[in-house]
Amino acid sequence: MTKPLRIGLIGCGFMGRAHSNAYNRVSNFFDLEYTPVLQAACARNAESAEAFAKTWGYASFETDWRTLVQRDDIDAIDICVPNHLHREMAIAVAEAGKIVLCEKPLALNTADGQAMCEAVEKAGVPNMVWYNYRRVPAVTLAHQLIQEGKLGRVFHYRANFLQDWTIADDLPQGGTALWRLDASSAGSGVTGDLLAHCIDTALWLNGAIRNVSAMTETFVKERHHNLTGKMEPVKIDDASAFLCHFENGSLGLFESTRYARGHKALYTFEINGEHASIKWDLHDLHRLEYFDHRDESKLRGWRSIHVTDHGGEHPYMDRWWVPGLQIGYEHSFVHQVADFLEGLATGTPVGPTFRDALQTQQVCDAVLASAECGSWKNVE
Ligand code: SOE
Repeated sequence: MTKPLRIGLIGCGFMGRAHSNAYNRVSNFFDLEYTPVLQAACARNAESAEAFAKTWGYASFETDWRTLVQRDDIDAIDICVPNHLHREMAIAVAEAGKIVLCEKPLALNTADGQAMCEAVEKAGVPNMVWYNYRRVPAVTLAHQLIQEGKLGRVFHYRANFLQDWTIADDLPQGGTALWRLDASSAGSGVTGDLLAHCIDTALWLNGAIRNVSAMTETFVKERHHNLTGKMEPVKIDDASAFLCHFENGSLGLFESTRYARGHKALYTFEINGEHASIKWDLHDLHRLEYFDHRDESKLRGWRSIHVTDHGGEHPYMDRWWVPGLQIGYEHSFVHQVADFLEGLATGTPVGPTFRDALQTQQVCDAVLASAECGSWKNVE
């Protein structure tokens, strides 16, 4: 007999769908002590909340998140709403003694993130932030290879996250779909939205970042605001890039933009070590490119490892199909839920916890501060 974990989800958009899909799938593929039970979905608009609940199999719906948080038939609340709402909701969930899962980035800024960490730690409630790319099997394999010391000393870490969906200058800011362009809802632009993914992966694979030197740009300075009905200054960064020193002595180079014509969601990273290098590309997410200088010289070259469990050793893949068949973006969320439920059963925190995600927030804040003042900034 498995134990139920009764979920209440706030926010019925794109991320709400990705998480709900993961809750629905996880017990079909992973043997776990806990089974998610979709108890209630919450959105301000009753029609949307009801339709969402019906589509994804939630037993009920709410239109007021505070009511959801107070319900005694719910164990865990999943926050999938714009960033400016994370702090208040997460603190209320922690104070209600419930498990809290929160979409990335953790908060608008470090101060809010710190308050959220203190609340979950004071309440002693399990918590996690949805930086899902850690759980793409090829990325998890990269982590394993690095932990095994295959790369040796690391010299370079390079990452990009490129999109092109905000180039048109008649795209408005604010409102349901376009809150990511509105600084009061998002906190920042690509720094918190895209670069934060690259930073989370980097901290996990390569350790802490000591300092950064950054530049940001807002290419379209004014946009129609859906909430005020007027042209308003754009206060988010459209592009953000930085250099950094990692604590392990390696150098980092990061770039994210929504102005890279032709790229919809190209997340790539490359790590160069003393003995070996690793490359990964979200558009070919089941492949890990690996070069090992210790190979015999006549065979030396980049290997393209198809991470589909040929020998039973690739992370997560033994749970899915037969070797050689692939999985995709949505599975990273299923893996994250599976790990979280396993952690719950064993009483082990599962990363990224709020505290882990606070480190990403601190790097993001250092990036924005460095871009603002034009000089190097230490990560506080
Ligand atoms: C932005 O377009 C976005 O949806 C991000 O918000 C997600 O975190 C990223 O994974 C894909 O792009």
